[in-house]
Amino acid sequence: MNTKDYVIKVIDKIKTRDNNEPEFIQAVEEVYTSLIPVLEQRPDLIKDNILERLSEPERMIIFKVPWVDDAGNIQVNRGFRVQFNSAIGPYKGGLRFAENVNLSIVKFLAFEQIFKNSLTGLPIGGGKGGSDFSPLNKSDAEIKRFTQSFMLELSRHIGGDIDSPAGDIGVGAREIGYLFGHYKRIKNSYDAAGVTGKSVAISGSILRPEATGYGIAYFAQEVLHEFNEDIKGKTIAVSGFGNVCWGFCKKAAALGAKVVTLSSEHGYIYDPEGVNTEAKLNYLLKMRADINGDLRDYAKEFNCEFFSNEKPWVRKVDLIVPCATQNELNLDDAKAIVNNKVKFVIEGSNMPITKEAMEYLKTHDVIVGPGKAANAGGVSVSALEMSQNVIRYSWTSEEVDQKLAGIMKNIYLSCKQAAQEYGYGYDLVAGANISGFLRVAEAMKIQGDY
Ligand code: 2IT
Repeated sequence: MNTKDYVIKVIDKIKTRDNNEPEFIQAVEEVYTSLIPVLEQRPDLIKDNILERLSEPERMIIFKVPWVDDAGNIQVNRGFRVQFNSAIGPYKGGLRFAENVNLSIVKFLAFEQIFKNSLTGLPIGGGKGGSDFSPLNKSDAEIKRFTQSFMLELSRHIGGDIDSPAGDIGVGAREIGYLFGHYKRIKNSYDAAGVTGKSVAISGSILRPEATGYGIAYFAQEVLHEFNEDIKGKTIAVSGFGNVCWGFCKKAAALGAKVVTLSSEHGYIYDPEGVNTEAKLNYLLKMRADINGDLRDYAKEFNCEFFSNEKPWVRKVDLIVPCATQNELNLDDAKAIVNNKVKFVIEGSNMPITKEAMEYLKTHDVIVGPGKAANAGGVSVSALEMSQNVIRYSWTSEEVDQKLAGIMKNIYLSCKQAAQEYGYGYDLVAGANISGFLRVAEAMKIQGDY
């Protein structure tokens, strides 16, 4: 059997076995298809059945999360933790609290995390978790009770040398604070590296909140430099208005670029002056902290237009940076992007581009910066947080930022080199998959047949 048929056979088996997990299948298909030229040179990896072993999570925990709401009623949500691969380090990855969270979404995020974490060069395996609980419209007391109930079960499965969760959509410093506080009580141990994204006051890392967005800006800058361009003076369309978006706007502003859109599920704002003043950046934090926070308030506050039920991808800009969620940029959006002659799309969120849109962008010469590389700054600083926790020390903002910038540069170079080496030219998407895969595959081989 030739290598391509072998890869298709492996993917088909996953499609049959996990046929109710579309996001997971999408993530696996993208990564495995890009590995064909690697496997052609590495029959040993086929012989060792690495692909099938790598797509089976080492452990999946699904648990009941009961909690009492403010009216005294007992509510029940579903909790997840997928411990996907620990070949290069303890499982590491965020927790997502949002209504649409299900096993397929947690599995795809955990699978992506394996390669992302590998790309960082740091010793962290892939994991992810979450719940179909949404903190929106919940009181602080409800969030506290929910997170404590969630941690009561999760605490049995995590630890600084086992699995270290952090934040993601719906989980910020407040939720992490409640989660860590309860973890500490249950374990009777200040295992700081067992949870990251903590506030600085409880052993968190300086710059962790900014890290994902800063990393995306550093990655975008590397891509632009490749084409003798600079982020300075660029006009950028961004989606979302959460943590990733905020960090990116902050660094983009510092580097002299102009982010002209923000979005929510209800529509987008167009701010031609750019989201670049302290007042605007702080307003993003305020909207997020407010349970009724709405992007329309930004439009009112800063006197700009809100486009109801539209996406920002219709804008003629220099650079597009999706920072909201998976599959937020579809084929129609890709066509608009090509039509507007936008040359660069850098993925801020995890798997924001649908399969069809990705194919369209690539065949129309749009340069795509893959999320698993571009957004790896967040988990990188999480890993630096673990290091600081273990040595019981904390680095300054300059030290963390310098390390982050170095990590992002290395990630970029490894994507670029892997793409070149395996005949993909400047396809950073394929390069990220290959480079992330090879480090994990070697580590699996060394450790035997797990
Ligand atoms: O998608 C991600 O990389 C995250 N949500 C952050 C994970 C982490 O452990 O900081």
